[in-house]
This record gives sequence, C-alpha cells and structure tokens, in this order.
Amino acid sequence: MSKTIAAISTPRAAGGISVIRISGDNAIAIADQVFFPVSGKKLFQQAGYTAAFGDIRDGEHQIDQGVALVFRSPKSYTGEDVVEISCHGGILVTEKVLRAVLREGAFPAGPGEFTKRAFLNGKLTLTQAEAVTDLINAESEKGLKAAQCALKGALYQKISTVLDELLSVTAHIAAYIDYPDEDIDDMELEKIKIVCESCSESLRKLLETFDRGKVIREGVETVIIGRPNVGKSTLMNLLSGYQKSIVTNIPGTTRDVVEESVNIGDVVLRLADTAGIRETDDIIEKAGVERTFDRLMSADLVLAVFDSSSPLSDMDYTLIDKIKEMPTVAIINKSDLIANIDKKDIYNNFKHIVEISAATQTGVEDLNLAINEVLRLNDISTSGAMLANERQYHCVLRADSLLQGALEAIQVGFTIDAVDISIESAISALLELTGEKVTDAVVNEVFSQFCVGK
Ligand SMILES: Nc1nc2c(ncn2[C@@H]2O[C@H](COP(=O)(O)OP(=O)(O)OP(=O)(O)O)[C@@H](O)[C@H]2O)c(=O)[nH]1
Ligand SMILES: [Mg+2]
Repeated sequence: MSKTIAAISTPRAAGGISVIRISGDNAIAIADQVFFPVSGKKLFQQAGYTAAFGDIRDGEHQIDQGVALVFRSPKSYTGEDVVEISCHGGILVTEKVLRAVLREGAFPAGPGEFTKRAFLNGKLTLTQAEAVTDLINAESEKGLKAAQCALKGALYQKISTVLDELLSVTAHIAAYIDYPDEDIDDMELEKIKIVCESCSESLRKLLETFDRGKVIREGVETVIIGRPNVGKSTLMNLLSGYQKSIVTNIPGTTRDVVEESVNIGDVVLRLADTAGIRETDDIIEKAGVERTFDRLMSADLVLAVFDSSSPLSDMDYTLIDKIKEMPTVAIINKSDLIANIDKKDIYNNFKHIVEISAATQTGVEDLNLAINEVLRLNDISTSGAMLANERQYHCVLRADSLLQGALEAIQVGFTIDAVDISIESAISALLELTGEKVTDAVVNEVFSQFCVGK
C-alpha cells in the first residue's frame, strides 16, 4: 500500500485513447516528471477532479500529447492520490508512457491492485469489488443488471440486515454469559430461536439465487440436435446472424461440433451445432455423431430440430426418448413446406414446441419466447441481492449450517455458550463474505481474478 503503482487501464489494443493510471502517495509527483501541462501549471498545483492538457515526455523525448486527470485522496477510485494520463491509443505509445512513469519511481500494479486498494481503503466492500469484475465480464443484459445491482451494494445490504439481527442476539446472550448465576429463561430462548430461523431463511433464499443465477453467470450450454438435413445448421446461422455453419442439401454435412455464443432473451446461449444423428459406416460421421451425444449429456438446453416436410423416422423417435425429460424446445422446422409430419408425437412428448422456417426466418420470436420459458428466465430477478460466485456461496452455506447448529443446540438443551459459539461463527462467515473480517489469502485470491489496470 505504501508503494505508488501504475498500469495501463485500457485494453492492449489500438484505439482512440489509452489510459495510464497512477495511484499512491507519489502519484502526482511522478506524473509531474512525465506530464507537462501547456498552461505551465504543475499537476501538484492542481485541485482534485481537474484535467490538464499537455506534453507527455520521457526525459528529453516527447512521447505524445494528452490529458492528465488529477484526483486527490480520499476522493478517488482507490482512495489515494491518483493521476490518469490519457494518451493516443496506440500500443507502443501507451507502453512508452507507462515505461516513463515506471522510470520515475512507480511500481507496476498487479492484477486488480487498484480495486484492492479501493477495498482496503474502505471505498468498496468485497462484494462490490467482485461486482466490478462481473460488470466488466458481463456478456448479457441480465448479467450486466445483476452486476450493477451488486455494485450498488444490494448483496452487502442483505447480508448486513442478517448480521445486525445476529449481532443483537449475541449481545443479548453476552449479558447472560457475563452473569452465569442468571439462567436464561424459555421466553428468551424462543426469541433467539426465532431470529436464527428467520436469518437462516434469508440465507437460504440467497443460496437459491446462486443456483438460478448460473444461467446469467455462465451462459447456457445449448445443443442443436436432430437427424441429418432437418435444418440444424440453418438454424445455427439464423441465431448467430451469419454463415457460421456450412449448409447443404446433402445429409451429413456437419461433422464436427460448431460453436457460437449468441444473446437471446437477455442471456448468452453457448450454441453447439452438431452432426445429424443417424446410423452410419462412415468413420468420420460416426465420430461426429458420438460427439453430438457427448454434447447432449452436458447440455443445459436442447434445441431438438424436426423436419415438418417428412414423417418422423426411427432416429427421431430414438432422439425423442433420449431428450424428453431434458429442458428442451422441440422445433418443427421447414414450416414453409407442405407438412408431412405427424405432429401429435411431438406434441405428446414435449411441453415447449415451436413451428419455424429457418430458411425463411419465420417463427424466431416464438422460439425466443419458448427458450425464455424453458429456462424460466422471467423468474430470475436481477434487481435483488444475488450470490455471484463460489466464494460468496460457500460463506452463506457455512453461515446457514452454523445457524442450524445453533438451533439444534437450543433444541437439545445445550448451554447458552454452545448456542453462542455457533451464532458467532455464523457471523464470522458472513463478515468474511462482506470482507469486513477476511484473511489476506482470501483478499489476494479475489483480486487475482482481476485484470491488470483495474
Ligand atoms: N424449405 C426449407 N428448407 C430448409 C429449411 N431449413 C433448412 N433447409 C434446407 O435443408 C437443407 C439442410 O439444411 P442444414 O441446415 O444443412 O441441415 P442440418 O440439419 O444441419 O444437416 P446435417 O448437417 O447434415 O445434419 C438445406 O438445403 C437447407 O437449405 C427451412 O426452414 N425450409
Ligand atoms: Mg448441419
């Protein structure tokens, strides 16, 4: 924390501008050795939240012209003095500016070190810091909303409410422990029990948000499956918006798994277009069909495609049997052709069915709606507190099982000390979640997931 650190905060790619961020006690002094405002006024003479235009130099060499933004402690992202130098967004130019800053005494920042300092300086809670990475990595509307909500402190507030209740219980219990002669009466025990139960219920609701939120965090592994020539690849291309997969009228065109991520219904579908399933002696196609079944095993969502212009085949029936218990949208494709399929067998086996023509691009809206329904996307609220990662999940899980321990201790008539130990441990688990009582190892682990410059 005592070192002044610097890093490039923008991606390592050519762009309009790049930003080099410097944070620490010497940030402004170091920037003054590299950045020379055209006004002649040094950066150390500048108030916080002000910008200066000037030359960026490495010793005698002019590197670029740009803008320096000065933030004065504690009113900055990290809580320390910060200077952000914006230069032209060339890779080499940007690296030269960073090199000049490091030469003047700044140390290269590690992954997430700016945000780590913000956390250590009390600018962010640990869950808010984690929301920063989620915000950066969000690929879908729902993922973005969930991260924004966490960044505003929704999870922290939820945990704080539970913590406040548990802390008031332990304060109460402490009074009895201080006066061992006084026995805790049943009424008091009942009150403690009620608080533990209601806190446990809140924690369990949070645990559920983790399972439901997987769709938002990780996207949905989706397999497009069906017998050859039904239009799987045409559908893949329609959903991805370009000719990702090869389409021909020859059955067995797709041999390997073709992957693409697309945004549908506010979430990311990780689509896998697969080889059409059929009995075959062709070694390559056979291997392709095996891969199709491998994908099916790990799919969160199945898009099962059938050809409306021809009757269902034995292979279709085999497929129906395999997938009817899975989260599936049955797609009756080629609705532009004269129907020759017995739809009854599809309607009897699946709950979510859409009739589309991938070739003429009709029925896509219905397909979107059906996908929403199968994944129950409308049930996933992104406006409340949500658990965003394994670390948070395990803290809550631990806290809940400790509260169950406290309830059992009350139930079997253990001493109040035993009840207290469980509640205190539950409190510790929740303080670890918010970062208010957390080991360096956990903090380092959290920030190691960040990129350099954040
Ligand atoms: N009329 C009509 N033809 C379609 C439709 N969808 C696909 N086709 C045609 O059906 C043929 C097969 O399409 P593909 O998308 O390659 O089928 P596939 O299921 O990927 O086939 P394999 O890769 O062999 O398993 C092509 O000639 C497509 O143009 C549709 O909605 N209507
Ligand atoms: Mg194909």
